[in-house]
Formats: sequence, structure tokens, C-alpha cells
Amino acid sequence: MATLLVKNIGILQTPTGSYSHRGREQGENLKLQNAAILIRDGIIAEITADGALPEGGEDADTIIDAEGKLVTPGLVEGHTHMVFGGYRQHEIPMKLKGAGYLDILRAGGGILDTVRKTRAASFEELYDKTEGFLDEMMGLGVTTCEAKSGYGLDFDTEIKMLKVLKKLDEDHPMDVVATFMGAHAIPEEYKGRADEFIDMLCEELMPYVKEYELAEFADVFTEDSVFNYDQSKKYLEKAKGLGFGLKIHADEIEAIGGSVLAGEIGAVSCEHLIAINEEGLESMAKGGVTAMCLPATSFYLGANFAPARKMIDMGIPVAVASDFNPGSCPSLNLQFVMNLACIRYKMLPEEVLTAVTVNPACAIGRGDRVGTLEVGKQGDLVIWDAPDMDMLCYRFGSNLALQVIKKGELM
Ligand code: IZC
Ligand code: ZN
Repeated sequence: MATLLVKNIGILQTPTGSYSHRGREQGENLKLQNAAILIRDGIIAEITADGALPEGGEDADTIIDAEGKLVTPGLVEGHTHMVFGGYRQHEIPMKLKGAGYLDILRAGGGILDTVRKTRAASFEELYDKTEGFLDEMMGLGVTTCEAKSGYGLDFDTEIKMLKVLKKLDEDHPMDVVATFMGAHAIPEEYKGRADEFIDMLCEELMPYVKEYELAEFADVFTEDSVFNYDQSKKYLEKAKGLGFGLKIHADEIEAIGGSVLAGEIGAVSCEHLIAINEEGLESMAKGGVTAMCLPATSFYLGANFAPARKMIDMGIPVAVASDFNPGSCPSLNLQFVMNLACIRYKMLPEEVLTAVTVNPACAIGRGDRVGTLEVGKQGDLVIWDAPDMDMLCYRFGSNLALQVIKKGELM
């Protein structure tokens, strides 16, 4: 039995429980002073405070002295598009000349540019590139992440992307949760035939993805010039019938009903929400949908910031994630996202911690295993070069993750 002890923890801070935290509870964290944590065979065996040590702790195979620093659960990244061919740095001058995100997409660029490059990339190329991203994310404190398909928009490439994620979940220490996002854009060969494309996804791709267990969730981009309310509903109803968990990219640029649909259809999370209106907020609150807010995308698009503070006050569980993708957020730094959540959303450090741990864990179906430091959960944690959460929300642009421990192993 492999054991690892982390001792001399200044503050061990964590949300508790295996459910999404909303309202006042979003800001409730357990804080233990002078704590220690013993992990046995990858699972948390005991947590102690006030200078006490877990039983048998001094005999652990590995002992790490946290030197009085902050320890939190490993971060959970709830929203990425990390498998893609090429990059889109050439869009920078277009943006500076005034082109908007949807202007670039309507002109055949944006997502469609990445689709061409992802179709052309081999499995090995995508695997190696994504593996590098996972390494980088883990170095920044992320120990579990979600990732979507959606740069194939045809059978072979969507499956290629999902197989890359499945293999990396097996090979890489990161836990990777896959989402099928065939409805990410209308591919060129279906231009003007979005309904037919949705039918193809529902009839050909989705059942295959389900049969071979290539994804646990299905997601759709409900947006002006992409998929409308009815098309999104059709796609999600099919996904629901097949047993996928549901997610919706909604109200990123315009509110066309995506967040309303999220509440109606029982989506587990709804993403972006920059332009959400009262009707959407009420539907999400009523449906218990987690708001997956993506402040680095607002930052990068020069757009407004989602009303996360208001969502918390309305009792909507809030998660924050990077949205790492080659177009609207070419950064995978979840620490920067935490800074933005604090400064731009006006979320308190405790609320931010909940938003990058237990809430996204629940939104990607891993709330029973990760997202909190409690006996019986996976031994995933970060020792930060910081004495407390305030410091983590305050310093930005540096990597404050000192040591990352995944399933009881030092990475
Ligand atoms: O590649 O532009 N919003 N999908 C929806 C994205 C951004 C990713 C991209
Ligand atoms: Zn996204």
C-alpha cells in the first residue's frame, strides 16, 4: 500500500460535500490550521488539524513538508476545447481592425478554420499536442478536466478527437472527461442546411459515440448564426434519450434562448452566459443548472462579464473555467481565471475556490470522487506558494502551484 503524508500545512481549505454549492454555501469552505493529510493508495485516508498527525503518518512512504503553505483540492477545469489542429493567431490583426467573433465565423474562419486544420491532423499529432496541454494544465494545479469534440463536424474527425481524449484519460495522470460537441458549428458542406446537419449528428454520430462510450456529455452552441433554439432542443433531446448529460453554450454573444432551454431540459450546466437575460437566469435557477462562467473569454473578446455575482445571489451554482480554445481563449491558465472571477465577477476567494473545485466536479460527473479534500475522496491536491486563498486571488500572471499531487503521487 503506497502512502503519502503532507504535513505542516498552514491552511487546508476546501469546500465539503459531493453536490453543487449555491447561494451562501458557495462561499463556505472548511479551513483547518496546521493540518496534515494522509493519502493511502490514491485515496484520502485521514485529515488532521492543530498540529496533530494522522495515525501512522510518520511511517508514510513519502512525506512532504508543506512549510506552512496553503493546500486546496486539485483544481477542476470544467470547460475546454483542447483538441485542435493549428492555432488562430492570424485572427489577431482582423480583430484589431474591428472584426467580431461571429463576423470571422460567418466568413468561413474561426471555428471553421480550426475544423479544416483538425481534419487534416493525424491522431498522433492531436494526441501529442493535447498531451502537452495536459502537462501544462497540471503544472498550473489542475488535476481533473473536461474537454469537448467539435472541430471535426464529420464522423471520422469527431471520433478521432474523442479517441484522443479517451486514450489520454488512460495514459495521462489527469482525469479527462469527454463531451461530444458535434453541434459546435455548421460545417461548410452543410452550409444553409443546419437542420440536416443536426439530423446527421443525431442519427449517425451520437449513437456511435454512446455505443463506444466515447463521451459522457453532449453540448451544443446555441447562438445567432449557429444553432437556434429548436435545433438545439432536438439535438439535446436525442442526447438525453441516449443517456448523455447535457450542456449548452448559451448567450455568449446574443441571448437566443439557450439558457432558458438549459433550465427546461434539465441540463447539468450552461456555459458562457455573458448576455443572459432575466428569463434565462430564472430558468437556470429553477432547473438547478450550474452556470459555467468563462471570464478569460470575456477578457479576450473584450466583451462583458457574465453576471456571476447576481447568479450566486439568486441561488444558481457557479463554476468558473478557462474555455481553453484556439479562438476565443488561447490560455489554459485556470489561476488567471480565478483572478478574473474575483476582480471582474466580484466573487469572494471562498466562492472562487468552490467554483474551481466541487462545482465543476459535479458539472462533469465527478463530484463523488474529486473537488473536495475529505476522507474517501481521491488524493488530488495542490500545495500553493501562498499562505491563503486571498493571495491566490490577488497575485496574477505567475504560477503559484508549488507541488501538485494526483491520486497520492507527486507530479
Ligand atoms: O474555437 O471559437 N465559443 N466555441 C464557442 C468556441 C468559442 C471555440 C472556438
Ligand atoms: Zn466553449
